[in-house]
Amino acid sequence: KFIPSKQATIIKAPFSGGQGKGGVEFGPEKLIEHGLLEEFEELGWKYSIADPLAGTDLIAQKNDPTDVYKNCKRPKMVSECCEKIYHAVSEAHAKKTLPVTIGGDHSIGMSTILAFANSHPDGGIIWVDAHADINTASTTDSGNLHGCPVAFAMGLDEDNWPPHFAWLKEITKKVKPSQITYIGLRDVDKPEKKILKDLGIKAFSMYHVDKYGIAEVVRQAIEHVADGGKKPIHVSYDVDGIDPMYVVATGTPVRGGLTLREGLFLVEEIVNTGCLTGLDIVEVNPSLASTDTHVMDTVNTGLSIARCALGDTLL
Ligand code: Z70
Ligand code: MN
Ligand code: MN
Ligand code: MN
Repeated sequence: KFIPSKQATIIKAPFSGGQGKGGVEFGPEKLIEHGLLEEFEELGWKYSIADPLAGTDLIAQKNDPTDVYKNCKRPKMVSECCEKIYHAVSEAHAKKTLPVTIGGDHSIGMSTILAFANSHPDGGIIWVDAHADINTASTTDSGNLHGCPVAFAMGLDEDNWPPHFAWLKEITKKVKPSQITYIGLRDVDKPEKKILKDLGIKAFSMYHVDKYGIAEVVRQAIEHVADGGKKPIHVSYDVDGIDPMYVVATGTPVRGGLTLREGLFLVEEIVNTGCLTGLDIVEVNPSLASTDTHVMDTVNTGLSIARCALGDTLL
């Protein structure tokens, strides 16, 4: 409905500065190596590729010990890279293409959902994750900014932001708490729970998936953020939302997650509304598995998410 022709922009975000582990920067290339582009072609999509971080010295920046602000790690790197990704995603929306941003760690979600909300002010966001990623600059315990993108996109605690985020402050239209719904939560920090509660943010944890079933959960999520399928939907998909038995090669696996089918079904349901208008696939870290089979389980899960999002269905 909102992507008039099957045109996508694949945005590579080989970014790892939002957390400490190495390897997640290889996510985009690994997915491409194992057939991401062929999926677009097979499913009848035209695409262009954007590489907004090309030319950025990501290794030097990741290792710069001076890039800290209070408890926040690498604020300069995260800010600079996220600004570039913000512009790339905004451009993809402006061209009426489907932005598919491939991470990289989830800090880039601040850019993708903010670009979405500015291009589609009435749209809704479904954030699939074991984690809520809504720590503020003040509440983050780890200092890892991949635990903070939702708070930054909402402008929460702006007064305490590292000064590097001036560009983000200037974007006055922030993501509204009513615009987002979570699916898959099971590892939420105490201050994050307070924020979710205080702001009345809709969140379906694994408890809700067990209790109501994934079909009802995704129905309610679509109802909440998109009037049941009348408005554009952005899906920000952290692969750790899916259980580590399918997704080992990720930075912070948490047991008790979505089954592979639950994780794919929710994407299929969203696609069936015709409202999917943006997608992120993040936190595939090919370096974090002890065997090639484990790496490939994770990579193939990422590829399956993409295939479902592109409308691979028998119906
Ligand atoms: C924790 C933090 C997180 C992903 C870990 C964890 C956040 N709440 N997100 N892995 N993908 O550090 O703020
Ligand atoms: Mn995440
Ligand atoms: Mn996560
Ligand atoms: Mn700018």
